[in-house]
Amino acid sequence: MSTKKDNFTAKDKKFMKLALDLARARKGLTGDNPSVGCVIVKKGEIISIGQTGYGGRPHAEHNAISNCFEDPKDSKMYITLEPCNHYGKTPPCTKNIIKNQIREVYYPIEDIDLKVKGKSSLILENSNIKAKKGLLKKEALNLYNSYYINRKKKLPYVIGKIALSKNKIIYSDTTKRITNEMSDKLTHYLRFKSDGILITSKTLNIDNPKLNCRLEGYTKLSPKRIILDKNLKINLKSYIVKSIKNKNTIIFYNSNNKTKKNFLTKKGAILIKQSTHGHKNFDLKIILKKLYMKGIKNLLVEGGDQLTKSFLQKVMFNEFYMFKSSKNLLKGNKYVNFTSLDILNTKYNRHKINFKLATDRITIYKN
Ligand code: AOF
Ligand code: ZN
Repeated sequence: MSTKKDNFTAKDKKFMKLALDLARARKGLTGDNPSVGCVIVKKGEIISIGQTGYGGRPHAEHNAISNCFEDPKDSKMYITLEPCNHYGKTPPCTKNIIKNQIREVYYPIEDIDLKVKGKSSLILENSNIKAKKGLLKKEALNLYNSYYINRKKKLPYVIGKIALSKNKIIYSDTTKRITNEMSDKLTHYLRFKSDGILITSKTLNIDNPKLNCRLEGYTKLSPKRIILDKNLKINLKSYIVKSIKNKNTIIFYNSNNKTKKNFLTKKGAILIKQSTHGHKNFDLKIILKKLYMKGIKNLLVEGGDQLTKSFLQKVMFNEFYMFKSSKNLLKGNKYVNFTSLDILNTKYNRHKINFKLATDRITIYKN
């Protein structure tokens, strides 16, 4: 039965919702390509599901068709994005759909890639396959927000993250841990979903962080480590330097320290010389542009107070996660306060999600 507002049935919505869940689960892990979900239904039963492969290929439709446990002839296909119709690194999905005689194809929105955009419905209709657009469009637009930013602005989708105590301290030399284990898991999930993680050498030298994803079994999918290090002050004995391998570390610098530069290059780090154009700090927009060109589509910024503030002030976070503990932190000899709450409350006040993870409170600000 179709609902009043559109011509889609509750079952259509259920299958598309599943396809969207599949796409969401792989989001951030498909490189250049959008993460797509696909569900194939025959006589009301699911006969296959598929997701875009890790790194972006094979496409979701290909995976779903290959995994069918029944002939997909005369089935319905629910895809979260317009299927591709061009020869890229893989052949057109429309061709595969036609070859397998799928009868109806549902997708919420058109692809924004101009090679593909808007052409698939005609191609499918010419082969007597019904193409139905618009099913759960709003949800799909939400899912593809990062893909849109990547393709339209040629920038990474940027998520910021900070952990603070009840008394708003983000660092104290008395205690290393601020938030609880569940919050840590969420942080590691954010790392898993990102292909780059950005900090300054100042934070690196103080915290000596690992910056990897420590969710069991997912360490291999840890993001690249990106360090802003204007004067090449990075501690060569730090964990990050010791664990440089396979171009997993990008360092932006503006220094003539040849010894350090040679050492880091020899270790396998990617060094990018970047002028500050007479300013105190790097222009973050230029950094983001360069990172996008280096393949970083989803960036997590785990900055200290100043880096976070710079991103917040320029409204350069697409999302910002604030983890707040219910405990006060002792100040000790050295401590750092979080000084951007007012910016969050003024510039990021439109979309806020609040929830509790045991004793911690998480607020996600969406731009
Ligand atoms: C789909 N299904 O799962 C994805 C699609 O170079 P190629 O052949 O991999 O094509 C890349 C383009 O395909 C990409 O720019 C985007 O438009 C689309 N992504 N399309 O049919 C998928 N990930
Ligand atoms: Zn495709």
